[in-house]
Amino acid sequence: MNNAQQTISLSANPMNGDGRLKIAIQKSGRLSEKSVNLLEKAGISLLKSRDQLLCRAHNFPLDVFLVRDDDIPAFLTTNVCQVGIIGQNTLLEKQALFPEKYADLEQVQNLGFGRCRLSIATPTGFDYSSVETLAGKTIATSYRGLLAKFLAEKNVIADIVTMEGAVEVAPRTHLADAICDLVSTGNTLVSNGLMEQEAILESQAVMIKTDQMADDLSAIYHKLMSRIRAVLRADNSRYIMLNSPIEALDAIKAVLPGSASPTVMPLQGRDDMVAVHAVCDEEVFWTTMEDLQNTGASSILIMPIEKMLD
Ligand code: PRT
Ligand code: ZN
Repeated sequence: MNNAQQTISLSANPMNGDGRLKIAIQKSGRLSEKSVNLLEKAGISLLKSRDQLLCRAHNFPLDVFLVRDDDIPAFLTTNVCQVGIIGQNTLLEKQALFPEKYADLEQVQNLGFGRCRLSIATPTGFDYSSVETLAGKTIATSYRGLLAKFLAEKNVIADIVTMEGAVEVAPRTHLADAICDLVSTGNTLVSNGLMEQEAILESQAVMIKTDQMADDLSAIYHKLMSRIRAVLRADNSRYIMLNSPIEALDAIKAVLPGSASPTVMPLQGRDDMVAVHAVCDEEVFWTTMEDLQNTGASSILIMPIEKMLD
């Protein structure tokens, strides 16, 4: 442990805190690297001690707690941390199982990574037409809370078997007739002879916060979120430069994706052409570039944006 880490206060009461915001992120797993990257892109430089519970930012009043994703909600409700990065699936499952304990945790910003869906899947050969087909069947899942809620909404009564892992093997071992598990590419289902039937939740990583925040921490939180939102906007935006015949300008503006008012500049020595620069707040596909070209645009350049602050 270095000196910086030794000075970190583990106080569970932010009112008596050390003036540093505390964030809980996943220590090791699918969300870890992207969570750290997001903070680093927001200009927050972390002291590398990833094997520890704590990581201290040295240029921003933020301490990072590296924990299991399932523990993140409890770190917030006990006020050890004020914010966290977690999969919506994990948060919503906790809220479904323990509504009183976790209801006050608020999702404040979708982060665009860790995308997956919680889906019902059945063995190939199972005659599935709708969720009603599952009445009286056994379904294995690690998401009892969300599955029970979904089945109740559909008025379907089925047995739920809770499994912590390897849910996809349950039908093969006759533990269950169907499963409800996270899916991203779908490869795991296919290689276990299962067919995805119904997504009951679309999920991605999300920033969450507690409603218990002292004023000094609230100010840091707002600064952090402003930077994070700027990073997300820059990540999703592209800077487009192109040349346009003057008479094609309106048509070209109409094709530019998500750009309200581009900058139009004269091109030296050309009365018939202008340069158009625009920030587009969505991805620019090859097809869009071809559409621009077909509308008369030339010298089309698409560039990533590193930072953007409104
Ligand atoms: O140790 P800790 O408890 O912190 O981690 P963990 O093992 O509980 O979670 P981890 O790291 O596996 O996942 C963290 C979060 O990543 C999840 O809560 C989701 O929000 C998100 N995520 C995104 C996924 C997936 N994609 C995903 N594909 N989580 C799990 N999977 C698993 C799924 O359970 C299944 O076993 O991957 C398999 C399916 O993947 P495909 O690509 O074959 O469909
Ligand atoms: Zn977990």
